Amino acid sequence: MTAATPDSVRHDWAVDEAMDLLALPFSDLIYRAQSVHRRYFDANTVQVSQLLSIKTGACPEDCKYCPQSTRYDTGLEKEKLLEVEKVLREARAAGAAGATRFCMGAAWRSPKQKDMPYLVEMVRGVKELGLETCMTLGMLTAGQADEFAEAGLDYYNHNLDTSPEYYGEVITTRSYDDRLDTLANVRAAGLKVCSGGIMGMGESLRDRAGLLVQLARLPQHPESVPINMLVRVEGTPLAEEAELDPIDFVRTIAAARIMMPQSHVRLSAGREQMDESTQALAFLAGANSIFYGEKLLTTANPAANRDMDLFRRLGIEPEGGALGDRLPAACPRRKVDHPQYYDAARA
Ligand code: SAM
Ligand code: DTB
Ligand code: SF4
Repeated sequence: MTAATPDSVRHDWAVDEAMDLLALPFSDLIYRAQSVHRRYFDANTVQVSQLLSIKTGACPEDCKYCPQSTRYDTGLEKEKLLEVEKVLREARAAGAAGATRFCMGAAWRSPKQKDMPYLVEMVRGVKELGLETCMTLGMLTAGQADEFAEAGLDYYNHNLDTSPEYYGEVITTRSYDDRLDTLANVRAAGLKVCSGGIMGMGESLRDRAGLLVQLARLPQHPESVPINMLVRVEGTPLAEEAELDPIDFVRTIAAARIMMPQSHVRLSAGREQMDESTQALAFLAGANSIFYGEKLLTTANPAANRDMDLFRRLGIEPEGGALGDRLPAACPRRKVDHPQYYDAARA
């Protein structure tokens, strides 16, 4: 075995090492993250995913951050599993607006067997539209993961959310090991793994380091690592949590980039509450994926034209080619919606 260089792909990270990264002077941390980022990715390309809640609210789980838990009164209107046709209409619109991956989320502890045929149909239909597919439906058995792999699902999202030590403060209705089991089932089925966590839930720096270490010690790093900033929703137990320092958030992104150099790190929930300079810093720290479109699952996300404008100002290209190059010449969205973006891109 050859000796590992400091920034090669490693699976033996220790919590103290992750803590040391988080404690670096900010410029040193960003420089190191940028250097790693440029070794594995084009630094000016960002993957664009769009989310859709295919089943909303009335979730039996007690995740303290979540507006969809039945235990908290957040005024959310619940909705049963959407019809396949409706999901496909939304996916078509997401593709036309420039997303390359369509992520379908359900407020479930785990999918029921009776729902599987519909879910499989959704995966097949979205793929036929030429989009990558991702689902996040709670815990999966090995058999369900195999069914999704057979249907051609590309990614399965299942977050560890926080460190094993802090986890019990946030969720009591399923264990950390349950989450790791689902990730193992997803990986064994040959699906790509999307797994990350939430910052700003009252966790310590060591908990953030602990989460990153859990992800980076997996036998294979998740291909996609969403780093969410808590969206504080009224009615949830975490609604009154102190606002997270944006610099600390960016530090976590940088550490994730260094520890999982080949993964897409997603600047995930919380962008609507974040200023654009913080988002720019997050891209500088190695974030190279976002959720796009004005809604996450149930909460607001920046409008698409604002994101395209930000991309233009930062010289970022959406992964998979410029939006204008992928839309058919006759498509009315080509220039009408984002004229500034195209004018600058073609100048
Ligand atoms: N019910 C499934 C589950 O929990 O795995 C899938 C949907 S759930 C909403 C997906 C993820 O969204 C959670 O694991 C959590 O990381 C994230 N999330 C939920 N509410 C959030 C909030 N208020 N702020 C930030 N992230 C949130
Ligand atoms: C992830 O890590 N973040 C997304 C997605 N995976 C499913 C969800 C964010 C949800 C934010 C709160 C809401 O909109 O309900
Ligand atoms: Fe349910 Fe998922 Fe929300 Fe937890 S995060 S309450 S499992 S929808």
